[in-house]
Amino acid sequence: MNWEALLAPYSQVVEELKVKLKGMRSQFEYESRHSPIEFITGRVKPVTSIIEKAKRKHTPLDKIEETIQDIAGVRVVCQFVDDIYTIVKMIRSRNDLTIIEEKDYITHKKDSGYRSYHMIVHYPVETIHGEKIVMAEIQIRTLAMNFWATNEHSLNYKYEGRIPSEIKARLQRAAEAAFKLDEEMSKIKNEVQEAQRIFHRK
Ligand code: 0O2
Repeated sequence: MNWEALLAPYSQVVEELKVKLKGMRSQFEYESRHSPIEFITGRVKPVTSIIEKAKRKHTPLDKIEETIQDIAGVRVVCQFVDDIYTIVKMIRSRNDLTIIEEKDYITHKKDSGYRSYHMIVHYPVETIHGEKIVMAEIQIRTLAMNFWATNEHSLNYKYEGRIPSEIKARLQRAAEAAFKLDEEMSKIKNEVQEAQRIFHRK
């Protein structure tokens, strides 16, 4: 398998989506409005993770482009839960991509405690062989959700998916605490935003 050739359009999608989402963020800033976007990251899934996921999903390697939805992944991190839905609406209204699936792990958190909003999209990229429609996953989450997910991801990696039960229980409590933090921050959102506007003007 020529992984480099296969993944090239995916890295192009990641770069293009990052530029476009960063563009949205700058526009909010030019208009001196609260930006619903705190930061954006993106990555192409490493080949070893693609192979592992293909095994887990019993997908032959020649079918990974149809079955593995997050070979191209972009993450939008927001301050507040409301901001997530602002971004979701904006992405839904774009003409340069097609949404094929939405997974709301915020209203329906995963058993692990994971919360995030996922949009699976088809995005056309121009390659030297013409247009190619590539699947990408956009994960939208708050800073608190991201903090939890990043730590849980590291532990999963360390324990190869078999996190000891006492650590799992702590992670559950941490997920609850992150949820409460988002709730409390949402209640003082206006206060925080006003303070940030004043700070921004200085
Ligand atoms: P990595 O290492 O981050 O790339 P599905 O076919 O829908 O059942 P799929 O394709 O795994 O399963 O979709 P899902 O569940 O929406 O997960 C896609 C990605 O979301 C994961 O990619 C993670 O990045 C993130 N994610 C989902 N569940 C969890 C979780 O419990 N904890 C953390 N930390 N992240 C999660 P990968 O390939 O699993 O991992």
